[in-house]
Amino acid sequence: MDALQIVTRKIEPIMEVQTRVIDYMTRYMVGRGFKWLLPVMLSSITDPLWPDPAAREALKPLEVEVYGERLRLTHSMILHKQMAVAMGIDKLFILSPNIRLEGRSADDGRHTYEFTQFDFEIAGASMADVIKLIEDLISGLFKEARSWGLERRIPRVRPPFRRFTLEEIKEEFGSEEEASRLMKEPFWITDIEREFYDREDPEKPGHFRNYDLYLPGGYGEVSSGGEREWEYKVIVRKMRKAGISLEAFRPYLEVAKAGLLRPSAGAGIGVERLVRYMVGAEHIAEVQPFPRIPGTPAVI
Ligand code: ASN
Repeated sequence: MDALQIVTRKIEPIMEVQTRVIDYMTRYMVGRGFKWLLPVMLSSITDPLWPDPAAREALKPLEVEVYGERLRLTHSMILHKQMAVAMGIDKLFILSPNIRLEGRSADDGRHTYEFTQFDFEIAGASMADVIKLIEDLISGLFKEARSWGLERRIPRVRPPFRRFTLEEIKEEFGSEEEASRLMKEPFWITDIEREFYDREDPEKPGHFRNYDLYLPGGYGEVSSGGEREWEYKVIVRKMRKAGISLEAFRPYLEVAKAGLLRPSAGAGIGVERLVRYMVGAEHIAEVQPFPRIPGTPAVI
């Protein structure tokens, strides 16, 4: 797409839907006492996005020099969410811009290298609390959206959504994508071995207290989250196992070592992915006024 094609697309109705989606989600959180934080885009630390069962290799964060130091562009604000909880902000959310330099092979209609996640965290919360909050938010949003006069019929969804472990999904459907294609309702995938900050079940080592929400119809993952690790020794052990440089997370580890991290749980919802589903767009670029397609440099 060139600049003229981008500017002459019919995107205004989609922005109307996006506005309503963001309005619904922010109202939902503000009404439940969450503090609305503003995003951080440059930091000495960011989400390693590794290990990730869906990735062949780790994504490298973009770095820029700021006052003589190299800072990273935000992959996700997970570590900042944990530190905000450490500051005593017990319930928080952020509309957080994330930059993830995905390779061209990630261009599956669902990936984009610059996006916004509706990211939240709750001190002392459990996996069950966050799952319930997201189910309530999504079913309420879908219900409201049925009165928006959308071209696409938004299904009536009733919590609780079905839950599968990643192992069960692989056995029953072969892959997460295939499950998303075949399922008729949103569903959860739990127990995924991935980044150090998602909590390993202390009662079931090798199992993880995390959860991803998938949309039906092949729209795939729309939300990802977990209970968190907060104990320094556990975090360091998991980082070492993943081959992650401790030095690259120095300020985070300083806070963890001082015993300031607190138990919490949270998740992020991909805003563009959710809007793509609501309008039934084939490709996520169709809901971006300024498309960011993996492997393709942005025109505008
Ligand atoms: N937002 C996600 C979470 O809260 C982390 C991520 O986007 N990688 O778990």
